[in-house]
Amino acid sequence: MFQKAIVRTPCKAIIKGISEADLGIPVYANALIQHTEYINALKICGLDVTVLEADENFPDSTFVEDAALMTPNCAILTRPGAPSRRNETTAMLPILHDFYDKVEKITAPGTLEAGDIMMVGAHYYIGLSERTNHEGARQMINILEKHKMTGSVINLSEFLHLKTGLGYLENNNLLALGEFLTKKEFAKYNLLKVPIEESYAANSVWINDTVLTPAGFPKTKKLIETAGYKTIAVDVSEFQKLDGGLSCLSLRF
Ligand code: CIR
Repeated sequence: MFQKAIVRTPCKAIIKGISEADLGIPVYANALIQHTEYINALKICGLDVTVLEADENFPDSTFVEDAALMTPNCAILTRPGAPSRRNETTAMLPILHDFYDKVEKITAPGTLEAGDIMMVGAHYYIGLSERTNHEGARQMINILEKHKMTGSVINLSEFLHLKTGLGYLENNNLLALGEFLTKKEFAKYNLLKVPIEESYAANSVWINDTVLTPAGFPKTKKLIETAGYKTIAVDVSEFQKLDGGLSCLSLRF
């Protein structure tokens, strides 16, 4: 179960965030409204939410998930692969120390964004992507092992981040699509196949037996409900314009 979450208010510069989505530029005022609704959903799931101030230096800084990995045993500051996001971690470091005694770091030449990491119990799958390199993954696995956890790598070819196309819902249930449906590493899970036209909804998030899903993806919502979960649909369309999903908007621990 998770107790806490950290989010960061979107900044005005969000309109300059990295995007390959081709869905237009986010409307700042709407992003703020949607972000507030997202926080409310986290609270409904029982989380105590820390809201960090907007950081105008980093257009993508509302996607806090990429800057750190929070585990039950330690927190790890990442080293984002996107150059415009590299120094988001400077502001994140003191926050990690507020919550953890043990804080580790990914260092150069390693790069890693935690959107590439999916937790399944004490094991962490690490996607090798354009943002996360072998060295970043190697360091992460060493850190996890030092703190009595494990990690393994998954090669990505179609997706920005590992969790762009995967969502672990606990109880062996894994939302998946595309290249992940046929990977041997995931064959042991009960794969819930996300329809291709709803691919954005693969990034749904289990929080304490409720699953947050992006609003507007009814087939995936039904798929999750049929698997036995309560769902809360949250409109995050402004963040979708920047390839950001539900998980990217918070650190949950
Ligand atoms: C980026 O390209 O870095 C941001 N526009 C979106 C980050 C999404 N984060 C994630 O999937 N964990």
